[in-house]
Amino acid sequence: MKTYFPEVKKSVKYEGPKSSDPLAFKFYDADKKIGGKTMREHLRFAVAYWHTFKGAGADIFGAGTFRRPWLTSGEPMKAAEETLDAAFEFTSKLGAPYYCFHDRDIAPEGKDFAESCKNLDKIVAKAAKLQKSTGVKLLWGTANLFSHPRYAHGAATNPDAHVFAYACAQVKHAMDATMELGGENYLFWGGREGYETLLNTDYCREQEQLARFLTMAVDYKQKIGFKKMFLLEPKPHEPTKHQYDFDSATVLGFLQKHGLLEHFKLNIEANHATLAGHSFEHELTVASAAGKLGSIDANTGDPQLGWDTDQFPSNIYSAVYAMLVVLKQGGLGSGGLNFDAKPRRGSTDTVDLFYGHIGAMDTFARALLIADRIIKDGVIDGFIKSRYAGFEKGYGADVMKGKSSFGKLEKVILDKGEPELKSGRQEMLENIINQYIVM
Ligand code: XUL
Ligand code: CO
Repeated sequence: MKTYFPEVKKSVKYEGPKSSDPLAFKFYDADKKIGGKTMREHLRFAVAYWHTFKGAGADIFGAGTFRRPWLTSGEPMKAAEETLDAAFEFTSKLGAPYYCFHDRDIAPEGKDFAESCKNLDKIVAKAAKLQKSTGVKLLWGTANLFSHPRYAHGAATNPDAHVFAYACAQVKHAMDATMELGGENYLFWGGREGYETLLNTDYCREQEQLARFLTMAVDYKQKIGFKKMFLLEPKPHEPTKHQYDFDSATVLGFLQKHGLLEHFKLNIEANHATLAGHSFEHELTVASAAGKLGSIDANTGDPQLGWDTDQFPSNIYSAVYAMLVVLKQGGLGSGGLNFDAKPRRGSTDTVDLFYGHIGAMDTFARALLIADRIIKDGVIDGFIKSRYAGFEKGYGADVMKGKSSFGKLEKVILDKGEPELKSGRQEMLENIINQYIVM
């Protein structure tokens, strides 16, 4: 059988931290159990179809540089089928249990909507067979509502009702495809849902349109009996100057206002968090605190570059903070860690796709081991708990039970006087994290 990835004969193996083979895992040992679950079950890694198989390495200054033999046929449906073969070969050799796609990643846009649907159906039938033969599953599907010129002014938030209708029709079909393939979630990222200038934008109406669009998606989900999770992915800007789904807090407020909160969880992307001026762990924590952390797009930005560079995650600290949030909420449920990441333009070869994914999987596997130990030892949690001890008893507990008042607390202060300033011990805590990272 034709192979697109001769550099890995059968599959990427776990060899342990001392291995010098760059094509072996040093930390990701899929069957190793941590707290009753295997690494595979904790981490639920997914490969992002768009970057890994469709990305050609183009940027605004130059053409594609990547050697991708499956993209070269020149005939769109043939290239789509070859890409699918490459995707399943790569994902199963890597040992990632899942993949994620946009409808237009896996099948090309046709001459009209009906032909686009036909193309998608044909590729979905082939994907179903490949899922069966390889065991690779679909973590989530989504619709690309941002690449085609018709979506230049947005999809659900487009001022033209005709475009809004097109987006709904496209999502309907993408949801059908996701359900057909046993997708474990369906995702919404508002690609161009935002604005460039308020001079041509009715902000209130666009917010209402977005709510109507998501409400109809919930209706359709119920109609077809798709019982899986809906995910919404925040991003503050790029491509539009101001994206409506700015960050976790904004999205949670929006969903609550429109009666949609019960139907959605969030998909938090590290690079989107930092674009919003937050840390990855901040966005994860805000989502998790609301019981709404559903899934993760695991990547990283670049501190010197202010855009969505979608790099492979390699920072152990950031991954440890992320895994602390994930473990404390008891895992990601039906979500997973999707590598929404691409090699740099100069990393031209198919083997670079393995290096990127192997490093990212090892980063999170190592972070899982470290976070598990930090939680089990209870050092950080114990310190945090002790800081709030005053709210567990006496007048502090009364406050939390709603049994206090400004008047009662004034009496407390008249009696107790000035509070003692206590250290937050930030440096000591950072040192403890460092100690776990090297151990
Ligand atoms: C864009 C982005 C998307 C979503 C899926 O920044 O993250 O690829 O993850 O539409
Ligand atoms: Co993403």
